[in-house]
Amino acid sequence: SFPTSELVKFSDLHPKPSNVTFSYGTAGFRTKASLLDSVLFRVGVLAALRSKRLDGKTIGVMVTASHNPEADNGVKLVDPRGEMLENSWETLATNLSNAETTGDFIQVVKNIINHQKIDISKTANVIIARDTRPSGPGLVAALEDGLRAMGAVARNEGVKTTPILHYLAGKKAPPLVVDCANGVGFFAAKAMGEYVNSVLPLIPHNIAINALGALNNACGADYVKTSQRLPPSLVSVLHPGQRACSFDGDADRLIYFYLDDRSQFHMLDGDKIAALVANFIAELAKGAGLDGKFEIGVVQTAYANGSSTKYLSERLPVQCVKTGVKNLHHAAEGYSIGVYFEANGHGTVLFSPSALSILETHQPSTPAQSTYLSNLIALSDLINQTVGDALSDMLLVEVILAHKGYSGLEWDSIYSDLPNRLVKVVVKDRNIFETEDAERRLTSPPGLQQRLDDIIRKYDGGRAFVRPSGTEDVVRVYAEATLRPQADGKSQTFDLEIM
Ligand code: NG1
Ligand code: ZN
Repeated sequence: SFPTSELVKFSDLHPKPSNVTFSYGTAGFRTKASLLDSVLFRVGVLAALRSKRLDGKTIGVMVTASHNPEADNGVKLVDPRGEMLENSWETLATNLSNAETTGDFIQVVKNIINHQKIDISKTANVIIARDTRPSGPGLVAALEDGLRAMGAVARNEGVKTTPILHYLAGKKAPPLVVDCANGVGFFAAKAMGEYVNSVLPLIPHNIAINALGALNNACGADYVKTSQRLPPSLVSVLHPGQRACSFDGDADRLIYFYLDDRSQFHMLDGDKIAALVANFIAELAKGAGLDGKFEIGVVQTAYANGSSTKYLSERLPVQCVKTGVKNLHHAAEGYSIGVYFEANGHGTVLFSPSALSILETHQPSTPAQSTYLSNLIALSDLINQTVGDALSDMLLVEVILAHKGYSGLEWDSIYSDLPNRLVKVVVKDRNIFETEDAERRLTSPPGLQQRLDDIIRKYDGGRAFVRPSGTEDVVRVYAEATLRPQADGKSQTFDLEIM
């Protein structure tokens, strides 16, 4: 059931010149550039077949004739770990390139599929690059026709050295453990995995969506953020250095974490995500030559770790608003690019219509600027701007880490979190608690804020506040301080005061 019609149509656009015999030698096909159009098309088809044969692993294709004269060109395939194409496939490449007619070509393709037992329904992933030869763009276009005819996912890296192409083909993101909170996020992670696994292998855990009582139980973003520890179900899964993330029960919150080489747990919450993302966007905007063209701002709530607020406000405008995504979203709309995240991992980035039109019309003045610009545009496409989305945010984080070559440790060291505690206190009537200053101070019950201030003053680097929850019948007490025992002590003291 192999759909040949696309292949026939495209193959007819790239006929083999008669009276030429091609051969896939030690460095692939190499000859006068003017003879190579059909070869490039067919190599595109072969690269897709090779990737499908290897379960969608990424195949590299380099268009170059190396040290030979400029009028020559050539093409070679690079296997998934960055090494040369396997020997037996060199013969297949030669056979394919010498099929005289489209009919002969289709027959050779079918033979390869049968003999190699290729599951044609698998996704193919191919990464391509070329050297600076003037014949390069035309030959890459023929190659892309071959990939298109096979429905392959192609990534054109433009002009690159041969070793860089080998490196890019062989490099792989380390697998990411995804705690799905035993909820619906598992469906989304599974569906997304089909597209991203070849570059970012996802390993879903806590996927018991039908087990009664399992949802968010000792797992998920809220468990990790609140208890500041690893879900017990992941203790035997994570190894030192490995990065993981947790969704919440409806997959709109995202919290990252990793174990250091002493197996110590480190959490990367919404504030760390905001810092990573805001920095990166500012860096891209600057690199694209858009410095000062628009305002990039960050929106947080009172729950943002004091260190994150300090770090961000030294670099960008930062605003604190009342708890609740609608408040953050609204404030973020006030910037050209507004980054908003609650500490609990709910957030996204908004690009204003005018920012988007600046991105569309901006004329970069150097190739480097143009790369920064296209990366920034690609980010605006990647981000789910309607609402915080754990899966889109996860891809955003992974893209930035890959781009910067950061591990969890390097991301974590942007700033150090102040030790903090968040506790719930059950009170007779939470409605008597009223706040001001983006919920950072109490106006009622009378006198309580004054007593809190007196306590806070005793603690080094102390900050604390009390507010009624909008979602549960409790009052929340948040406290942070320079040292862990102080943060704990302070929240306990408050807890007693309120009751
Ligand atoms: P309340 O219950 O008002 O604190 C909680 C979260 C909010 C937000 C809402 C909606 C904390 C401290 N509070 O609000 O950030 O996510 O739920 O889900 O995380
Ligand atoms: Zn949620």
